[in-house]
Amino acid sequence: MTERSLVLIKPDGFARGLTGEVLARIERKGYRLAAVQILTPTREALAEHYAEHVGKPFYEPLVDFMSSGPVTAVVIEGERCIEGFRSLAGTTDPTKAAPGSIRGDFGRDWGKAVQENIVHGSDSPESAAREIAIWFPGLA
Ligand code: RTP
Ligand code: MG
Repeated sequence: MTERSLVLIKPDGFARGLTGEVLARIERKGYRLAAVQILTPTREALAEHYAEHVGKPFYEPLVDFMSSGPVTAVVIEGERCIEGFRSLAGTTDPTKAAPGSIRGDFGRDWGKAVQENIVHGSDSPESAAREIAIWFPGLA
């Protein structure tokens, strides 16, 4: 089934100049770009986006990190692109992520309070719909 997923190129990926690399990997996989914007997230938007993590030990460092600079928010489209992008991204911990994945090729542990891992991708159709409404409220 054709799906949409919400991808974020996080502040570390943006600052390191990996935006084009990530978009190229999405396109080479065959997914379409439906919407793209660059913005510095507010803590309020992040509280909505990361609602499932509020109260966890890494939540405050996560919001500090995610609001520290520009991110690129992207809506991608394609058959099973939610699972497909999670596979392109690799597992959450960039030290463990497989080489060939975005996190495996470009991520590492920097000894910081939160895992900086280049990208976010929605983890279910319900999350994708919720997240797209947060980042692209006008998108049909
Ligand atoms: P994401 O939501 O960003 O696509 O990543 P994910 O599903 O692989 O990971 P999730 O469990 O949803 O966690 C969201 C983000 O929080 C940071 N994190 N740090 N123990 C830690 O230091 C820790 N755990 C999670 C990561 O940036 C993770 O992507
Ligand atoms: Mg997640």
